[in-house]
Amino acid sequence: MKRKDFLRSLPVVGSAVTMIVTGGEGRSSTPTGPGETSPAGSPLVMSTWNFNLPVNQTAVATLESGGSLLDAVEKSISLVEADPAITSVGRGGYPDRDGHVTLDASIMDEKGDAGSVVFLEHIVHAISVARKVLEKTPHVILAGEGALQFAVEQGFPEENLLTEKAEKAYRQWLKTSGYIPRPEKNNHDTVGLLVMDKNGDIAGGCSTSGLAWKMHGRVGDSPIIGAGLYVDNEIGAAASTGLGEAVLKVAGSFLVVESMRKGASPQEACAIAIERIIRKQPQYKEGSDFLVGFIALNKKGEIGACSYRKGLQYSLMRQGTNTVVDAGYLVK
Ligand code: SD4
Repeated sequence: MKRKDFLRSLPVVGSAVTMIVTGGEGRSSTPTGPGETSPAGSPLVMSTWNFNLPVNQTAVATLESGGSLLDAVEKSISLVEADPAITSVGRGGYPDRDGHVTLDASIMDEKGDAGSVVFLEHIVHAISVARKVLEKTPHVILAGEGALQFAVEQGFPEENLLTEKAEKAYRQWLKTSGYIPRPEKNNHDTVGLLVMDKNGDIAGGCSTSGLAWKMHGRVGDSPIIGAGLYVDNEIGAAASTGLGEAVLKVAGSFLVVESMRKGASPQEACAIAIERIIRKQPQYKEGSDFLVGFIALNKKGEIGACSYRKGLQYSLMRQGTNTVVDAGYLVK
């Protein structure tokens, strides 16, 4: 099917796909946007949210000093995991409703290999453990106690990840919440990262403490290959942020990559995934706190990002320039 026919054949609510408002760059409405940039020559890095400019910088520096794509993903995401000020990833992450900080992370390389940990406690660098799963085990996902046991065997130190600040916020939440987990706009912010090296090869990673105040045992989209992260070095890559449950139900990042395979630009592909979520689960339209978004890049070095409502930002480093960009969105 030709690209134009494919896009026309998409089942849309109203004209959701054509409703895209581009806050940043995207081929849907800015034909001279990122799509015109050749990937060859210098690395291209994009990551969810605006706190990730240093993450992008570290990824590029790692590649430029001879590191592999996996080194770039691991080193740069480790920065966020170690930062106690970021309350949604690693040390300092807000706990679940029982007071436990539990981490999810995934990593995927240009060969299509993947590793992930879910419901991991006491180890700050979940992304590094995910990489070890990829490199040292015949498996893709390790969970909970088993993931912790593996991490300790691999030499990772155990520590208390609950900071004073996070514990205080948790105590406050307990007072007001009635112990009911509720996803709100400001209680999550995964780091999702896509890296293309100067040869055009792609890898990605995701790390999060998940939704604050979630039920004990809850696992989100971030560590699930195809949901929170997907890389296909022939086509491109995608990562998600926001309400993991919504992303899981449509295998979101896989959907973005498969849409690019059928001819959609990264911007269109992200919008298609958002539209699919809303069409299948219209209840999400009602919650004004509902946030879900995707970032994507393709083999040509084109990029895209879209959330349902305005608010998603991403950090983009391309040809030496590192900036925060507003993602497109479907409705205001
Ligand atoms: C999750 N998607 O666990 C993650 C949380 C998060 O931006 O993104 N946030 O559902």
